[in-house]
Amino acid sequence: MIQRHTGLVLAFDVDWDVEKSIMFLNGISDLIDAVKIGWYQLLTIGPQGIKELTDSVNKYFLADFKLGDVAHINEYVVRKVYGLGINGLIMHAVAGRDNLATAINVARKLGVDVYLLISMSSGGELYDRNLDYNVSLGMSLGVSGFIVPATKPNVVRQVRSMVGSNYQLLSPGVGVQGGKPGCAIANGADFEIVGRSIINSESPRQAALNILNAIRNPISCS
Ligand code: O7E
Repeated sequence: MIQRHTGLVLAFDVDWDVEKSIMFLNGISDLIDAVKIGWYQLLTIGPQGIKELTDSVNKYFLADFKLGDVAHINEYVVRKVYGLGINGLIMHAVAGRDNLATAINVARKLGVDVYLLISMSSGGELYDRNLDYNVSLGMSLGVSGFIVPATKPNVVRQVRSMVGSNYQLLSPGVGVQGGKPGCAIANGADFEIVGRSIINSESPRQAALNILNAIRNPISCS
């Protein structure tokens, strides 16, 4: 599980080299609880580059490859991800029980957390029609938590009421996509995932501090 100190997860969607990435992350590390990396970075710096990041930055790393393949491929990827020093990964609920179960078990044995995507910050209507099923599926498969969009506050509240306090809720869509900083946590999430509002800011530290301030003092969230 991600340890919560600030409530902020950085969506580190950049095409920078390893050196610049490490410098940036070390400069903001005290303000965030985890770094989310994904396809963009993997395709830019490669697996070796990702390994260098996880070796050099002392932070929880969440791999967002939104895994949703058949069972054996999911398992192969889980093992590779573990080898890169990753702490948690994200899987697509839509892959279904048979394709998720083995990979989740393997991940748990390796000490890698699995978070299940069950609703998307834009679109994702097939998910929203099956919310109850997907939440129950994740709970029965032993995931650590769920991805719930900051742009859909009712989904955040509904999922929190379904899962109680034993599962972590991570909420993307804050800032550029329209979710108000602080409101996903006010509605029941544990972490807000933020990318461009921080990364593209002239002062990323100040942008992160502003979001932390909103998390501590949320105003007019509905
Ligand atoms: O809009 P930004 O720049 O703050 O980036 C949002 C990040 O959250 C980006 O990395 C994207 O992949 C992720 N995200 C969504 O935007 N919407 C979703 O529905 C799901 C995710 C996500 O993070 O999924 C797995 C955690």
